[in-house]
Amino acid sequence: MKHFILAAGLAVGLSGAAAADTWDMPTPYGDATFHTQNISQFATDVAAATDGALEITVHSGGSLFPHGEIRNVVRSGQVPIGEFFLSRLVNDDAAFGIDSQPFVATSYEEAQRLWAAQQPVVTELLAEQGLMPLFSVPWPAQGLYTNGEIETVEGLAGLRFRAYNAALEEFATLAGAAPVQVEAPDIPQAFATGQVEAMVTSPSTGANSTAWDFVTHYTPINAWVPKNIVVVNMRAFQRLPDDVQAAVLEAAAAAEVRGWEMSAAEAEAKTAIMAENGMIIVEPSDALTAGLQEIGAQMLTNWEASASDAALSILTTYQQ
Ligand code: PCA
Repeated sequence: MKHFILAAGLAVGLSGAAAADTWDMPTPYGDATFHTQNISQFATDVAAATDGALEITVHSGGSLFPHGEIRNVVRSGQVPIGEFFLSRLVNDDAAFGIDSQPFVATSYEEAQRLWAAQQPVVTELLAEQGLMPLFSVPWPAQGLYTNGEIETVEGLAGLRFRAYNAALEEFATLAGAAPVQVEAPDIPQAFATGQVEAMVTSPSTGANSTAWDFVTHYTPINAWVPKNIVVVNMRAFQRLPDDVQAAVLEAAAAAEVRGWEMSAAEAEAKTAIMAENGMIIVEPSDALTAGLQEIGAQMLTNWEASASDAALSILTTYQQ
């Protein structure tokens, strides 16, 4: 009897506090991706810190919504939280795209400073859409995957080139290549069927897509350090009890720090895995670097021409 009363009391206590919430969270990249692993840890941390009052179920690899839909479904409130590649929002405002401009920020140190300048602007722009950023984590610097060594930009001419956003499409076009949009989980299939024959991406995505099965060379041009971002629907967030909101923010801050560390560790580890699997790692020639820098300069001019004052202010702050 005593037990029964205790159990009943506990049940009332719990439901009086807050009904447990379950949030579905769509993400674009697969389970082997460090971003996904970092997000799973974030979800575990939130559940632990809230005693299960908020459970986040991660739906990775675009399984719940395709990448291109994730921002929209969080915005509309169809799901409360999601992850996407930040610079895919460049059509909303150039501010979202600065981290995918070649040779603006090429190291983690520069990427940190760029994010510090970009974060307040991005936060304000997302607020206009009813979204709030929780954390943002970079990919390792982006390198070139080809069959055979590419000694100058001319070596890319005519290649079917896998792209993941508008900036990379522009980059490929300026290099004389033919861009084809392919989501990360579809890379092996796109190479296997001959849809694409070269790409620029991180060692993480290169190794996760077993790049050695379809290209021979990796050239770490390290031209940009683009980021993913995790956003929450503001109304969904505000509906959470105060202590749960605080727990989410705390877990998010930890996830951002952890994610940047994971990214830095990946860059080396995944390049080593590609070498172990027989890929030839070649430093870019001076001629290739010079040619790519010219493309970068052209792209930045185009970016500036399309940029809002807020977007331009990011560059000014960053360059100070
Ligand atoms: N991997 C993702 C985005 C950038 C990266 O390194 C991709 O290739 O789609």
